[in-house]
Amino acid sequence: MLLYDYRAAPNPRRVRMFLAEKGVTIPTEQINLIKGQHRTAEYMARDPFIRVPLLELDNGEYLGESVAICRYIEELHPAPPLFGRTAQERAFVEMWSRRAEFELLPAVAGAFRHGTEIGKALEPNQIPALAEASKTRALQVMKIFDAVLGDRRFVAGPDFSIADITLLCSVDFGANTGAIQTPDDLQHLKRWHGEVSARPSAKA
Ligand SMILES: N[C@@H](CCC(=O)N[C@@H](CS)C(=O)NCC(=O)O)C(=O)O
Repeated sequence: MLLYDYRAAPNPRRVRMFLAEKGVTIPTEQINLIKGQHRTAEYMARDPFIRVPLLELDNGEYLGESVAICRYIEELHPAPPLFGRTAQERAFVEMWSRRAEFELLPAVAGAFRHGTEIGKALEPNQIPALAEASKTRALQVMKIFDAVLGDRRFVAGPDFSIADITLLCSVDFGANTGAIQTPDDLQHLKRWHGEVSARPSAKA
C-alpha cells in the first residue's frame, strides 16, 4: 500500500495518527498542495476529487476519504479499537467523530482558506467575510467541545477514539496556520488538548 500524504494538511494527519495508534506503518508519498502537486493529470486519474489523503491498495485501487481509509485499517488491524467496541460505543464515536469532521474542521478550513496568506494558494478568490463567519462558527463549536470535555476524559467517552483524532487535527490546523487559536478560557478543551498531544501518535 502507499499513502498519498501532505504533512501540513489536517486530513492526512488524521490517517497518519490513526495508523500510529495502531502501530501500522505504510509508505507515504508527499503531495505538496501549496505547490499544486495534486492538480496534475496523473493525480486526477487516481482521484477525481484531487484530495489527500489517498490510499493506493495493493491491487492498484485507490481509496479516498480519511474515515473510509481509517475504517479499512480498523478492519485489518482491530486492536486497539478506535471506532468503539459495543453498539452504543460505536454509535457515540460516530456521532462525535462526525461533529468534529463536519462542524469544526470545515469552519477551521474556511478560516484558513479565506483568511490567511498561505490559504490563497488553495483559494485564489478569498472572501474575507467567509473567513470571519468561519472563525465565528469555529469558536462556537470549540465552546461546545469544551463543555463536553468538562465531564469526560475523551470526546466520545472514557476511551480515546477517532473522534479525538479528528478534533485534535482540526484544532492544531487552526493554531498552526494562524487561522484560529483556542481561547484561553476553554479550559476543558485545553486540558484534553494537552493530554492527547502527549500521545506518541500526535507526532505523526
Ligand atoms: N473528505 C475528505 C477531505 C480531504 C481534503 O479536503 N483534503 C484536503 C487536505 S486537508 C485537500 O486535499 N485539499 C486540496 C484542495 O483543496 O485543493 C477526507 O476526509 O479525506
